[in-house]
Amino acid sequence: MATAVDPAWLPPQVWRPLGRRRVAVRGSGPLVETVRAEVTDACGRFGGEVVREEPYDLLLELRADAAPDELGDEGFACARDDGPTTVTASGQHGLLHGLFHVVRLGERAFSGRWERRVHRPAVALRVLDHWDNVAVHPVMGQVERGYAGGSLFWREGSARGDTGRLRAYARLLAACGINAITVNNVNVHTVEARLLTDRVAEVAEIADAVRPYGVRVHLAVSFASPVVLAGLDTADPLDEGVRRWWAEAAERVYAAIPDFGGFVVKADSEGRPGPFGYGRSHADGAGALAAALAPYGGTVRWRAFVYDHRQDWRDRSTDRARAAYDHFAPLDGRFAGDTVLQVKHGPVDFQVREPVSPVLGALPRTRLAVEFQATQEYTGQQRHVCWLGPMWSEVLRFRLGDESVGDLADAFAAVSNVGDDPHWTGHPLAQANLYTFGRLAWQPDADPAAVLEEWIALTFPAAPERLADGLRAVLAGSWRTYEKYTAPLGVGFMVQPGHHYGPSVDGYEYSPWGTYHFADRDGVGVDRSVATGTGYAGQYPKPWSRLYESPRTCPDELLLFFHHVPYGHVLHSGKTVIQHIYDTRFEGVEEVEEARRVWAGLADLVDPAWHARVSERYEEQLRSAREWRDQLNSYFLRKSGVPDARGRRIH
Ligand code: GCW
Repeated sequence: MATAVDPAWLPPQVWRPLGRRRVAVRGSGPLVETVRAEVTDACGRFGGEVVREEPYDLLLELRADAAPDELGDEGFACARDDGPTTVTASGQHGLLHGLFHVVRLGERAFSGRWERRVHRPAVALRVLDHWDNVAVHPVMGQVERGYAGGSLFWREGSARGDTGRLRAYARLLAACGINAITVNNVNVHTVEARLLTDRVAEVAEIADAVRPYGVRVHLAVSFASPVVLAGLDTADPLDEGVRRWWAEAAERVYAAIPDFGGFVVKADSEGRPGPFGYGRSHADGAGALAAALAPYGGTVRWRAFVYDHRQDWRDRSTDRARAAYDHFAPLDGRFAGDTVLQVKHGPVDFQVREPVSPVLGALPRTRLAVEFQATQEYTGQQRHVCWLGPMWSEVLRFRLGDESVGDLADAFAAVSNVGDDPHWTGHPLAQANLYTFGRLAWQPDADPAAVLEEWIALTFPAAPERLADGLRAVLAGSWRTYEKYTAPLGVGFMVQPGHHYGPSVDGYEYSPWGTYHFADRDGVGVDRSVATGTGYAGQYPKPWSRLYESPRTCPDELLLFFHHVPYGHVLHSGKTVIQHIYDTRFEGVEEVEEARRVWAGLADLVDPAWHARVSERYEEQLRSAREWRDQLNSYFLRKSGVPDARGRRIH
């Protein structure tokens, strides 16, 4: 039996439970019209009926007086007693989210009874940042770190204007709970800078296409815009002319896009211009932009990804992991009201394993966004299956002080993994990352395993249990599998320089990027303790600062992030570091072999095009995993001279 899977997301079958019912939609407004159109379409397909009056099985109702304080603009209440299922919202966005909630519930939405329950997102901003270039970049291409084809928005310098696809994309995002997109790369090159000014009409077209699904558009802007775009002789954020220029730019943007979301800024980072160039602080820099957006309620997301990317590898006193905290913790309380400091979830750069960034606990008076990377730059580039739900959930549940990261955050952002690929994400199974980001951004303490179940059910409606079991088997543990065959014990960055795919143990060891592992004949890892290392461990509140400080208490999976230890160091697991390195690499490859076998066994249950695409990627994943295993094991055998206790073949 072949399950029809629509690569265009939310395959029609998913609407069947709702589409068989009598459904009433009450209220008015553009998003209510979207809801009505979805319901009408579903009922048209499956024999249900859109009705005005009772009796009905489902009522989707917008009522301005329906507990607006409790529900907010995006929340909704859902209840079912003896009568129909009811979804009530006081804002249009809430009704749309309520619709997708019913879709997720499927038949369960129409059986049993339950008390009124309120659902509302933990934060108001849940945004995907597209690192899409308008003009093809000579090195980075159309999409920087993009593994899903071209951009949905741009092609070779022009707007694609594919409003149908954009609308479908917005629908997909709404189904995940995502409510904003940034349509250009945070590395803002000359052409892209103009989206803010004379090319804003192209952004407005995108905004028009995604608005019916409650998605708002943001722009990445260059801090040097006043110089680059208007020929001012300075971009000094305290200069009156500069501030006026930003205010006027914002006014023009809002004239074109009344619900424009705001700016994201990468400043003084990897060669981008920023306030340091004018002797100003990042609070001053963000302040100028925040002031320009304030009259319209727009948000500045200011990235904390600031470090010295021209470090001398000989210099052991500089530690890239420390940089964001050192730069930003002293600025707490100095950011203007609507500024959100956007912090990568780990201190370095989206490695498969990093500790949680201590910046997230260091600015209690600053609004914070946590930035994840859905695009799999360092996690297999959408050629490998690597479902990141468990990693993101660990971050969100991690407690810094009294609160979890999920509680501390005011917004969630992820670098998008979507492109114009027919499957949206290149690797079809990478759709699970997109969905999981959206659901965790809505509810940071959600159980990722339950989110995975939702994704399976929405993507393969009415899948036989064998298919669901198979999908679970290949996805649930895939992050840990990836970690096993790549970088050991939190060490990170043993990748090929530049494109970051595949192993190169010393690829970054003598580079200016600040990402070293210091392996020698005796041991490996970075001493970041306060006592003898860079002091990074001291950036954490207790108990973490204490725990990370000593190799005796540091968790195994982060040991080499915090400490340089001898190969014979015994882990909490009872194994030596060198044996752990060997064992995990062999295990990782075996797990990929097993996943490939499981996938092959699902051929009769999955759409042939889907199945073939995933199978083909498994071949590459396995080839690559073996390469990781062999390079890493050979490297460490040669460095350490310690043989594998199990005598396996190492080259
Ligand atoms: O991970 C690094 C990437 C860069 C990226 C940068 C950032 C957009 O390799 O491609 O630039 O992070 O987050 O700004």
